[in-house]
Amino acid sequence: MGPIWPSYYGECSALLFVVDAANPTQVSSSCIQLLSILSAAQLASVPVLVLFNKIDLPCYMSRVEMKSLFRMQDIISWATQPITILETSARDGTGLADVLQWLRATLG
Ligand SMILES: Nc1nc2c(ncn2[C@@H]2O[C@H](COP(=O)(O)OP(=O)(O)O)[C@@H](O)[C@H]2O)c(=O)[nH]1
Ligand SMILES: [Mg+2]
Repeated sequence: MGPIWPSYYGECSALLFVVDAANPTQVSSSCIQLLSILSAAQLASVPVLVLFNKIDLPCYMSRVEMKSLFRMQDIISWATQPITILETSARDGTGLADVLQWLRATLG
């Protein structure tokens, strides 16, 4: 669905970027998608929450591994947006309370 995301940028006041942390084959394309979002002029000051999801699966990559694979420190220093990172499992609910808290604090 990536090609149609820009049609929503104009109405966007907070952005959740969900990464499948159990799928190593998608990390590089996911990183490129994130860079493309972060460089969009319409999103220049929109707070971004990056979710490393599916941490309930035994093969998931840890936050440390994901941050390293994404070169997340470089991205955070380069990006104009405030970026927050959380680990979640949409299946068992891990981390979802923190997502809601972030949304309340960001949109509140
Ligand atoms: N184990 C697990 N499965 C998930 C989680 N979140 C979504 N899914 C499952 O992942 C499937 C959707 O695939 P997904 O990789 O999220 O999306 P897609 O790659 O964009 O199609 C559905 O079967 C969801 O139930 C999670 O946190 N843990
Ligand atoms: Mg998938």
